[in-house]
Amino acid sequence: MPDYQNKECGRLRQRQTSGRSVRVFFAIWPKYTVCRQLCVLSEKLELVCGGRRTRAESIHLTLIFLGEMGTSQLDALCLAINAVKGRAFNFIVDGVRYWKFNRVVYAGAGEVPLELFDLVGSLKETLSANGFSFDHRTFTPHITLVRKVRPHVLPKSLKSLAEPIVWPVSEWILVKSEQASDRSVYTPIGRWPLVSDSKVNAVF
Ligand code: 3AM
Repeated sequence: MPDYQNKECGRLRQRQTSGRSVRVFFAIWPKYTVCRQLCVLSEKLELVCGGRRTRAESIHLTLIFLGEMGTSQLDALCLAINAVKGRAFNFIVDGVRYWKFNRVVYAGAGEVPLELFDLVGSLKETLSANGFSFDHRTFTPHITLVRKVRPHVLPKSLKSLAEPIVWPVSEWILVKSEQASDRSVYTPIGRWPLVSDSKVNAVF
């Protein structure tokens, strides 16, 4: 996924959203090193479980799915979201799990950082307060790595990672999702920084 700078987001949003509506969601997106680590894991899982792994550039963790919305609402959405303040955190990916109902294998964290729940809570509050629709299902942090896997139990050796992947999360993004012939294509159209503890300490 291209790494657009904040200042480019407005222009990018205009360029990337020429149609009447867009399908959007909020997510956190791993940078190069963590993306490579998750990609290597997805390759291993695909070999064991069958199915189709998520392409490296599409690996992410969804925060909130908003779905289809009018492009004319995007600026108002981004303006509202500017009020959300979150704290940076490390997401420690330490295990792999299987969802039978949709045949997805995903990576997750045994201990989910409070900052991540706080961020999603603040986003939901702000969306509700500003009248935006979104998927209200309970937030279950997961990184989809392989879809349409063969239905079976994951080998124990893969369930917990010998070497957890440490993902430093310092921003969240708004992503446009488009359907190409047989896959989803994701493009960032907004980006917001998370404040690191050292910066918080420096301010107060
Ligand atoms: O790959 P994950 O699970 O992170 O499943 C879709 C994907 O999440 C989810 O949004 C992410 C980007 O497409 N998604 C797609 N359609 C959805 C819907 N109608 C949805 N989530 C909730 N409701």
